[in-house]
This record gives sequence, C-alpha cells and structure tokens, in this order.
Amino acid sequence: MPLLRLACACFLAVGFAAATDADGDGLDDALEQQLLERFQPTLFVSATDCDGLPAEMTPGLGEPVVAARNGTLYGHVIRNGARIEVRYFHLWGRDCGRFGHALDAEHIAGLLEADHPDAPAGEWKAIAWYAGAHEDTMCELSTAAKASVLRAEHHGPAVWVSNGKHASYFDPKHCAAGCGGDVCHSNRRLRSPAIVNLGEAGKPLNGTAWLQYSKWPLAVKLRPDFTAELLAQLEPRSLVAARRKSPAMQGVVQVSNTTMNALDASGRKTGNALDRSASNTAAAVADATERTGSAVERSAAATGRSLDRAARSVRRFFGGK
Ligand SMILES: [Ca+2]
Ligand SMILES: [Ca+2]
Repeated sequence: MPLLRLACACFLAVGFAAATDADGDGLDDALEQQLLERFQPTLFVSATDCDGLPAEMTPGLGEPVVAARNGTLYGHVIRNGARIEVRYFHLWGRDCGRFGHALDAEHIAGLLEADHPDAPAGEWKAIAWYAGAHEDTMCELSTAAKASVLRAEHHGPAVWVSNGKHASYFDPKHCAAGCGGDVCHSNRRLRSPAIVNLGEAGKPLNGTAWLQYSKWPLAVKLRPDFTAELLAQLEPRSLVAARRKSPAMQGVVQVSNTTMNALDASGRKTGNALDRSASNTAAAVADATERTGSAVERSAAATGRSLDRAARSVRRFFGGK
C-alpha cells in the first residue's frame, strides 16, 4: 500500500475510534459533554432550602441514594430533528415543601441550532429555553422563551429554584404566580462540580442506572420539551407559559393555599392556647380533673378533625404535590 494511502487509513481509523456513542443516540458523547458545559445554566437556589443543595446520587445503584448534597447537576443531550436539546437536571433527596415527598427530579432545557448537524460544539447556538415548574400537576407553571429574550444564545440562562419545592423559573417574580406556594427569595448562586451526563433510558452513562427507578419521574422527563406546538407559541420579547393548566383553577388553589397557611397558623394558636389554658388552670383541674380534662381533650380532638378535613380538601386541589 502506498505510504500516503496507509497514512490516510491510519488517520481515519484513529478519528473513528475517537468518537464514542455509549448511550446510542447518534451523538458523540464528547460533543454531548462539551455542549452541556458550554450552555450550563446559572442556578440560584435558596440559602435556607430544607434539603440543602441538589444531590449527587450514588453511582451504580438501581435506585437513587443520595451520596452528597453538593450541588451536582446531571445532563441529558439528544437530537431533536436537525437540532439538539440539552437538558439540565437538579435532583434532590426530597421535596420538602407542602405535601412533600422523597426524591425530586427537576429540570431546565435548551434547544440548540447550527448550520449542519455534525458541527463542533462552538458552532451551536441556543434558540430557546424551557424551565419546568410543577410539571404534570394542576399547578404547572413551566415557562419557555426564545433565547434572545433571556440573552442566553451563547451560554446558559439564569434560573431561580423555589425553596423546598424546587420548581425552576427564569423570572423569580413568577414564584408567586400559579398556585402561589413557591418562594424564591434569599437565593444564592449554585456552585456545582463537573456536570454528569445521564446518557439515555436503557443506556445510562456514568453509573446512572438509577435514572430508570420507577418511583420518581426522571426517565419520563427524558422526552423532548421543544415540540412544534411550543415553538410556535414563543413570543419575540416575553416568556410564555408551557403546558399551563387552567389559570382560573390555579387561582382557586392559590386562595386555598392562603387559607391553608391561615389554618396552619390557627392550628398553632389553638394548640398554644390549649397549652396556656392547661397550665393556668392546673389547680382547678386538680379539683375537677376528669370533667375539665375530657372537655379540653374533646375540644382539641374536634379542632384536629376540622384541620384534617381542611387539609385533605386543599390536598385534593394540589393533586398530591
Ligand atoms: Ca451519545
Ligand atoms: Ca445522550
């Protein structure tokens, strides 16, 4: 074989071997990592979040187990037609807002475009962004925008994460909208270790087999966020609601949420009043122990049942989240 042809054959072999696609999505995994790092959003999380920071999960397990609450972000990259979606997950050990639950998977996504589908990382440009908030619940307030609206065409956008519930917002003022249960003040910039690529459902990367754990909605969130319908809704100069449920019903829940806060306060006051009453009348109770004690117990039990009924009613509005 002539020397030149031999050299070319060696070069092609080396070039081919350098591309790795371990998650089988047709994208070089090195390009996926480069895009994840280039477009990584800047997250602002609550300094007083009851679960601390986004979690790093223990690698290699079939279910998610928190290894450290160190601000780790997980990435997901897939093709969307000729474009590429980059998705950023902040995973938590628990949702510790009202009606909280163990494990919490939240995310932000970007849609990237380049002149040709095999362009290197530096030639891709963001054209749209999406932030998930209470996804697939009646209180959903996920938002989307053209990247130019967020001034985030060549890098990631700023994102505010609500305290305890971990909903993601491009504008912290939106925390008070929807069902009204979110708080985005006292937030601080998140410093994360190197982003970890999740890979794909069925072909996880970096020990993330736990992504398919059935008791949290992570694998289902690997679906594309940028549908033709959503892209058609985007406005030249403002954020839009993506998949928002009935604003009227969310208003009802917002009122119920306020009522729930009042009931919480009322319950605490009732308990305190009963405590004070029991203390101040200790001598009298000593004389009429059974009757007074029973009356206080009945009163406390009735108050408790009333609060339980109110809580169940509001919980039904929230759909359990
Ligand atoms: Ca790949
Ligand atoms: Ca991928």
